[in-house]
Amino acid sequence: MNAGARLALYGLGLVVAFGGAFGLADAVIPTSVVSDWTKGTEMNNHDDGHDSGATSVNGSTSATADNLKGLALGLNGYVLSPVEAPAGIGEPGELSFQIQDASGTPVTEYTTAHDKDLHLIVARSDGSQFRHVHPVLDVSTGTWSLPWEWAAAGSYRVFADFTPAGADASGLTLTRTVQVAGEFAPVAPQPTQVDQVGGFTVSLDGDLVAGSASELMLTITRDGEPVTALEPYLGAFGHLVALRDGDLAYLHVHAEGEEPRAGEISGPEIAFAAEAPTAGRYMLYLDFQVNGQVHTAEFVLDATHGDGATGPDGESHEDGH
Ligand SMILES: [Cu+2]
Repeated sequence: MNAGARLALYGLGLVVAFGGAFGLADAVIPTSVVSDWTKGTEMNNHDDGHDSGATSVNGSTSATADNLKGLALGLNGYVLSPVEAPAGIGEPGELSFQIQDASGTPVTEYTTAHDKDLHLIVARSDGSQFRHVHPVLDVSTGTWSLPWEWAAAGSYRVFADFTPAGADASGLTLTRTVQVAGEFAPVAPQPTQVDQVGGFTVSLDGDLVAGSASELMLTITRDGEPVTALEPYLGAFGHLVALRDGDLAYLHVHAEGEEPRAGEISGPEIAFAAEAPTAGRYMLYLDFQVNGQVHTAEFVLDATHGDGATGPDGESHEDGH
């Protein structure tokens, strides 16, 4: 079955909320705080301080399926153009695209969020080959681009995460599918809560429960010693992207609260409050920076069914297991 067919089969009426907070050292966090995080990062679309249309349910927040990010190429009048990129693997080239408004005009003015006007996430449909990068805008043409080469064949999803200019603009995550020719060797994501990257060991503690907030704690060590020199990267001590296995629904979780001050460091723990929209498998990607270098640790976590609580639209009942 191809990615398009899989997408089409995916259920409606899901409820999403995926919260986050950064740089908290304490492992015990009051529920009220978790609710606040969930509420804040419900707007994980970068529109800090604007109402995203989320509704409050029992003191926490939930979003309707309309608020699920990264499942459409157009929203609120904005469209992600077709993505130009090398057709096959091992061909150095460029990846480029435009964001167009309702009249088809390329958008050249954005609201900076987390140090950038646009965040680009690329992942293969099986969750592998993840990249979080920042293309450059040619304001004369409205084209975003960066040097690009594919390392593996397959069906990819490109996510553009941005906020248009304007006081009322809210953040958007638009997505396109890009096919890369070549022999395709899919990877089946298996649950994993420890990753080794760049000499660091990153472990994830906590559980995901559909429909309710729970804590995820990421701990970074090196040679068995806690790493306490996490540096701010894009205005936070860590960035967490979660993609839902099956449709790659996109959850970009940024820092809550105060941005780190210049020169401030943190570690070894980064705390997130997370609420999965549904039971099932999620791929999680943590970007963190030490000594000026950014590393990405990857995890796979299965969200369990909640205790019967469902959102206002109800959850899917068949989990297909
Ligand atoms: Cu980014």
